Amino acid sequence: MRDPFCPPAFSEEQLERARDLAERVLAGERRAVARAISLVEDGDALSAEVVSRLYARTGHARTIGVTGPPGVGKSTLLSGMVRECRTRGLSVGVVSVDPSSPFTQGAVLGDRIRLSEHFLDPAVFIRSMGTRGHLGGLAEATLQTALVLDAAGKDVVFVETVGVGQSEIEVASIVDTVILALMPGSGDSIQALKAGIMEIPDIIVVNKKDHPAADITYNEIRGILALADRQGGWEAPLLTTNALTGEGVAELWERVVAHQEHLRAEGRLDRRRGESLEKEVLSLSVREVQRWLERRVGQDPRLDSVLEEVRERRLDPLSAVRHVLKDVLDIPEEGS
Ligand SMILES: Nc1nc2c(ncn2[C@@H]2O[C@H](COP(=O)(O)OP(=O)(O)O)[C@@H](O)[C@H]2O)c(=O)[nH]1
Ligand SMILES: [Mg+2]
Repeated sequence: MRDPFCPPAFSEEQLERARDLAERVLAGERRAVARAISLVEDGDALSAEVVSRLYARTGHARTIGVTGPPGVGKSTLLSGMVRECRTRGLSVGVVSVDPSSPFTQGAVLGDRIRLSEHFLDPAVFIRSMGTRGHLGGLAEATLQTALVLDAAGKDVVFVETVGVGQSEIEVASIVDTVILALMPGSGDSIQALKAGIMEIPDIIVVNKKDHPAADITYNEIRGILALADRQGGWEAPLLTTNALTGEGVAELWERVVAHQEHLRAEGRLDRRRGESLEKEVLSLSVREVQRWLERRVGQDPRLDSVLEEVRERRLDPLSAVRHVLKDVLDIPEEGS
C-alpha cells in the first residue's frame, strides 16, 4: 500500500515513460489516451505522474454530467447528444461509470451497443469504466479520466454516472452542467428531490416519453421545481425525451449550451470550477488522512494505547479524538 505522505519514487525510465505518454496525450494520440486512462483506472501510481503533466493544459473542455438511476436511458441519451455535438463539429470524450452491474460488466457491453455508432469516429473517444480496481476511488478515477480527455483536446467531455437519490452526485459535481435523467418509476430520486435531499440539477429530463406514465412523472417534477429556489439565477429546465427515437434530444443539447452560456456570461463558470476543484482536493485529502490513520492501527503505540484506553472505558471517545489529533496527527488544538 502506498503511503500518501511519501510519494512513490519512480525510476528515471518510468518518469521518461510518463513524460512521453503525457506528450502523446497532449497531441491527441488515441492510443496514448487509452493507455493513460488505463493507468488511471488501474490505480497505477504512475497515472498521477502523467496527469500532473497534463493538468496545466486542461480546462478547455465543456464538461457535462448525466446522472440518474440505472436503466432510465442515460447512455442512449448520451449517444444522441454525442451526435448533436458531432453535427456541430465538436470533438467528444465520454466517460461512462456504472458500478450497478458488478458481476457481468453488462453495462459496459450494453453501452458498447448504445454508443456503437460513435466507436469508429476518430473525433469521439468513449470509455466505460466497470467496477474493478479504483484504489483511489471511483470518483477520483472519473475526475482523472475527464482530465485526460480534456488535455487530449476534446471540446466536450460527458461523464455518465449512476445516481439514485442522494448518492453518487459526488461525481456530477466535477462537471460544468449536471443533467439528471429520470423516467416513470424513478420514485426514489423524485422523493429525494422533493425532500430537498438531492440538490436541484442544472437540467432535468424525463426520458421514455413513450411510457404511459411519462406525463404524470413530468407533472410531479414540475410541481417540485415550481417550489424550488432558483440557483444562481438559473431556472432548471424540465424536458421530455425519447432517447430511442431521438425526440427532444436536440432541445436537450440546446439547453446544455444555454446553461454553459449562462455560466460564462456571469463569470460563474470559473467560480464554479474553482469551488469544485477546491472541494475535490479537500475531500481527497480527508480520505487520504483517514486511510493513513487506519493503517496506523496496530503500528503506532500512541494510537494503540489511546484506542485501548477507550476499549477499557478509561478514556471517553471524544477525549480520545483530542489525543489522536494532537499526538498522532500532530494537529494543534483549536485556538492555540
Ligand atoms: N421505450 C424507451 N426505451 C428507452 C428509451 N431510452 C432508452 N431506452 C431503453 O432503456 C434501456 C436502458 O437504456 P440505457 O441507455 O442503457 O440506460 P442507462 O442505464 O440509464 O444508461 C435500453 O434498453 C434502452 O434501449 C426511451 O426513450 N424509450
Ligand atoms: Mg448507461
